[in-house]
Amino acid sequence: MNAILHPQMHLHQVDLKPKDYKTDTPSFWCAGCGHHGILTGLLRALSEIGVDPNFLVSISGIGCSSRLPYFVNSYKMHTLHGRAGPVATGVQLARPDLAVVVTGGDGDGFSIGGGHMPHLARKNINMTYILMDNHIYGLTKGQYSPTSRQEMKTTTTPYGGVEEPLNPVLYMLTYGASYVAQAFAGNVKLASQLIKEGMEHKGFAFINLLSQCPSFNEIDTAQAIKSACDQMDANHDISDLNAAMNAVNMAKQAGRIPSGLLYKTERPTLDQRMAELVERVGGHKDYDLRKIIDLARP
Ligand SMILES: Cc1ncc(C[n+]2csc(CCOP(=O)(O)OP(=O)(O)O)c2C)c(N)n1
Ligand SMILES: [Mg+2]
Repeated sequence: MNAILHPQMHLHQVDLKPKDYKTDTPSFWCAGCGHHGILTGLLRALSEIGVDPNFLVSISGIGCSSRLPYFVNSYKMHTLHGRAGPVATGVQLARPDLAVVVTGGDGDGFSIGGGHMPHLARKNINMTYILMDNHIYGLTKGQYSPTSRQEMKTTTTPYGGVEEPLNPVLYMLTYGASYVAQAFAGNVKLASQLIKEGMEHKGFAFINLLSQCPSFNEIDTAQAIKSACDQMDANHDISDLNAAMNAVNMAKQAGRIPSGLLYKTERPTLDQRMAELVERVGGHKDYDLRKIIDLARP
C-alpha cells in the first residue's frame, strides 16, 4: 500500500483541550436543544484523539444540525441540503490524509439526502457521519421527518402522521456501513466515546445521536429518549451483523433504543481500492490526487 494514502496525519498529533476545538461563534441553537450535547461530544472526541485542526474537515448540509461546522475549529464546508455526503466523498478521495466529519439532520440525511446514504456505506468512504436525529425538521419550524413517530402531530401532519418511520441504524447496517453506533445526544460520555472510535475506524462510520428538539418535537423529549435507551448487552458480538440487526429489530418492536456500538468490521476503503487499481493498471507511479489536481490547474 502506498504510504501517502493513509499517513493518519490527523490522528495523535496535537495536545489540545476540547475548548480549543471550539470557534468563537456561539452555538446558537435553542436552549435545551440536544444538538448542544452532540457538539460537546465531538469536541471531547477531537481532544481525546488529538486531531490536528489543520487536518480536520467538518462538512454539513442544511438544517439546525448542519450549523455545527460553524462551531468547530477546522476547515469546513456548509453545502447544499442533503449533499454533504457526496461533497465529503470528494474531499476524502482528494485528501485521504484528512479527517472528514459529516454532521446533519434526519431530514438532511434521510429525506433529501437519502439517495446518497447507501453509496457512502457500500463504498466504505473513510469518514465519520454523525446523524443528529431529532425526528423533525427543526430549522424550517417543525415538519414531519422520515424518523418522526407515526402519531406525531406536526405542521405538516396536524392530525398525526400515517407513515411508518425509518430506523437509521437498521438502514446503515443493511447498506453495508463498516461501523454503526447509536446513543442519546445527552449522554455526552457515550456519544464522545462512539465518535472517537468512529473517527479512529478506517472506513465509513455512522453514528446516530438521538437529539431532543424542545421547540418543535414535544414527544421525543430528553427524558423520553433517555429512558428508552438500553445499553447494548456486554456479550454482544460487534462483528456479528445478524446479531446487530436482530438487536435493533427487537428493540424497535418493543419501542426501545439500543445504544452503544452495534457493529464494526474492517474492509478496504474506496480510496484504498482506487489506489490499488491505479497500481494494478500501472497508472500513476505515485498515486497522489494533489499532484493530479496541481497538474490540472491552468
Ligand atoms: C433544496 C432544499 N429543500 C428544502 C430546504 C428547506 N430546508 C432547510 S433545512 C430542512 C430540514 C432540516 O431538518 P433536519 O435535516 O432534520 O435538521 P434539523 O434542523 O432538524 O437539525 C429543510 C426542508 C432547503 N434549504 N433546500
Ligand atoms: Mg431534524
